Amino acid sequence: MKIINNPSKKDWTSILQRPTKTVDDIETTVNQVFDDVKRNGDLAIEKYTSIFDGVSLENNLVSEQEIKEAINLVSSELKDAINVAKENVTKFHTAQKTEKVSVETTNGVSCWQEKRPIQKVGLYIPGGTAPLFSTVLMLAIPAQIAGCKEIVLCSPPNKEGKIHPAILYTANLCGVTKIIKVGGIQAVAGLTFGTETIPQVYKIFGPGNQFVTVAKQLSTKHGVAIDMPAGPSELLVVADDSANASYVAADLLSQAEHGADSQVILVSTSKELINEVSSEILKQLENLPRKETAQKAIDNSKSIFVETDEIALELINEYGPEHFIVCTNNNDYYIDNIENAGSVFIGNYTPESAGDYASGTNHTLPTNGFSKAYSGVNLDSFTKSITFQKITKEGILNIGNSIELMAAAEGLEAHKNAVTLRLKDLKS
Ligand code: HSO
Ligand code: ZN
Repeated sequence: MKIINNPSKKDWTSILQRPTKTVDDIETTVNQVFDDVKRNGDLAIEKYTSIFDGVSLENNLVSEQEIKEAINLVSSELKDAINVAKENVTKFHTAQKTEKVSVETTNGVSCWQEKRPIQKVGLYIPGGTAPLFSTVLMLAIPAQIAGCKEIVLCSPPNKEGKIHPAILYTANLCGVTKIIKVGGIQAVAGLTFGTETIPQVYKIFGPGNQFVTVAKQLSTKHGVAIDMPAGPSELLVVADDSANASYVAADLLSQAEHGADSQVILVSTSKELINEVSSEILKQLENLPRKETAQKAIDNSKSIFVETDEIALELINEYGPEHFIVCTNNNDYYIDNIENAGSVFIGNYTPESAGDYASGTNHTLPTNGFSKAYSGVNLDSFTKSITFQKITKEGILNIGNSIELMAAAEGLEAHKNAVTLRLKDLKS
């Protein structure tokens, strides 16, 4: 980790810059795959699965038989663990249900707002080196609580044409209605246009590589919503002498092992802690199976010494981390004043892994500074609000004239007339 000592404010932007990527060449491929899937449906899906995943699938719909096999393959220990996580994620997301909001704004004018589930949602679960079955929990559980009718899960097949059993087990456990072995751009295109096998959905959720991210962005141009623009994992820890250096190092490494492009940052008012964490990282790295990946991420990461908590906070709000661990003598100050972060973890015994798996909060969070404007996935991500209004005779008499005046001032005579006709009847 690069140590940066007391940086001046004008350098913050460059210090806090995320690794950038060029997406121009990806866009061409994504557009081609979208066109092809739109035109040729499953035939195109099959073609790209064979090109990108190197496997030919006659049928990419996961069968009951495959789910049964997966259930047998997952150990009872892991099933119990998944259950603990499921219960906590369910509790936290069920508690996010809200009552309908109802107000009589003026006598006779009733307005209310009610939530309705998004009927069809698509969940994307990446393949690759780590089978993220925990992400299935984080997406399928709130979808089910919200009442989404169709919950379609897509995940790429491995070379044997299979999806990891823990992903299938968890999907089945959490009410996914259809599981399809398809990944990458073609999965997102399938969910966008619908094919013979893949249902078209209204919103697509979940992480993915650059191809999936660009594909999700393109799907919005075809009228499909997405959870958020995703990017590599990030963690920022603010810690001082009250923190345990080995815990801090372990937390930083936990995010570093996600990918070489993961960003981990330590901000501290203690030079001793920064040094201790650096040597702990070296020690702990040695024993990690994903050492190479974590090492690359650590190489790009920074420890930043600042003089005061106030400066630290300002810098953190400017960065807007996906995950924010606070472990200082002054935790309440950070908690009360943090403006931009996806999810906050407080104190020595709250590792980020807890939120990744089992405490109950969602781990699908805004990266890349998007925490300045986006929330992480939550129950509301799977619903939309509809407003209702009912106006009585008294109500339209009360607000009618204001509407007439405003409509006339906008030059919209027909709008005005819709009120005038009614007022005339009521006054005669
Ligand atoms: N930290 C990741 C989520 C995850 N971690 C899944 C382990 N499994 C999201 O930023
Ligand atoms: Zn993680």
